[in-house]
Amino acid sequence: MFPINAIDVRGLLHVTGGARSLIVNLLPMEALKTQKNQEKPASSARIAPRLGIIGGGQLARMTAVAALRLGCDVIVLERNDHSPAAQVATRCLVGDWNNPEALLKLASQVDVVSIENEFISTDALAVIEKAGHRLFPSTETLRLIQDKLTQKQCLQRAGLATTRFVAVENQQRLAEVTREFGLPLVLKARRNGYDGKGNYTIKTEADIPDAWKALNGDRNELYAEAFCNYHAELAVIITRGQDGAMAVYPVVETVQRDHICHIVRAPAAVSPNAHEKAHQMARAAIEAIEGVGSFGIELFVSENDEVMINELAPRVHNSGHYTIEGCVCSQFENHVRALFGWPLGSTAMVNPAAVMVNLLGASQGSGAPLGIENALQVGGAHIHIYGKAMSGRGRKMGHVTAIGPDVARAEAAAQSAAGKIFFGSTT
Ligand code: AIR
Repeated sequence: MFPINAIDVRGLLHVTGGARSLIVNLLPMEALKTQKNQEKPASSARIAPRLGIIGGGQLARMTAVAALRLGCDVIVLERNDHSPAAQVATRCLVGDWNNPEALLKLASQVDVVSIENEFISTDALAVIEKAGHRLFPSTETLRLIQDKLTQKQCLQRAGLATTRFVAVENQQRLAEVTREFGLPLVLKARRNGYDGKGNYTIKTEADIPDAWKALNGDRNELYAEAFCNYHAELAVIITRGQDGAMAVYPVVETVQRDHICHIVRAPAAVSPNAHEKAHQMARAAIEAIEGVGSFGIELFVSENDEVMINELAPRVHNSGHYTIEGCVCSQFENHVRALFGWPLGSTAMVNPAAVMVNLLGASQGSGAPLGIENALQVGGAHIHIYGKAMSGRGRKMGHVTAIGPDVARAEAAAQSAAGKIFFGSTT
């Protein structure tokens, strides 16, 4: 026999037995129906703007948090129900992003749909637009960007300086290109590359067979790019509204390790000329692709202050995570504003400097951070943990941002906290 603990105001009898508890409804069915009917208008009376996000990683998670803060409901479509974004979203639909049926199901439940990674099939995505739902960025924009060769051609047509590039169909052609462009040469997959996946730097002609094999050149379309001897890598986040209004964030310096973004310093220590040039290029690039939402633009600056565009990401970007604490309105909030056709927010920095350090997995293991208690003792460090189930070597598991009076002090705080957190094994 379970002891009776209480009868609450809704007429529910709470009984506990050992560790378990049971809730039994004591009200007659009619009373229950009335009670439900009374409750229903209260919950359905709130008409929130509804955002659908395809993909449930950290970018969707941070976008969802910004949207929820503005009173939106967020529905995430991901292949499992425990993604980083599902943990914070209003609801999660479990399904494949490349399945038109799943995409339509999401679109039919929201006011506007966006993406958080560029690897979704545009053929599948097209069903959303065909059915009359709103999708930003559009499939047309995504088509121009997904294939990096097409993207480079588009940027070149817009008059933007890029490194030399060319499609390579076979190893013989690749050998010719190493002679035309010189070595080192970067071989890249035209599609689906990120965080160093899909890139191979050829240092000598003898590397060609390995490079071809590593990128599976017999099955994947590849292209080659001249190696850019840059002074620094830069990035700019830019948000474009549906009316063409643009919000441009400060130019930042990004430091990569093994092709993975490691540190972001805002603002970048570049000349006013390079800063202005990078802003102009970001504006021209997003206009060329008619982008709507927040985009990440990666650039190079040379020793003699020449700025070149490297590539675009049609989504919020790792180089803009610092904007959460560092700017008046973050890249995530501005993305949400653009999607709903709302006015864009200020991109001004709230402090002179901000530095972000990524928390990368050391090895395979749990996605829970080790050492967070020590990191939390570092004053001024804002710690973000993405809630991924598992860590992997080089996997983005979180990040730390610090803001301050100058880059050196912000970086010291961010590095100090980041150095105390580990994912996976510590050996
Ligand atoms: N992402 C998308 N394109 C590039 C990146 N880094 C983000 C997205 C995606 C997540 O990385 O948020 O969902 C995937 O991370 P992972 O660790 O599962 O590969």
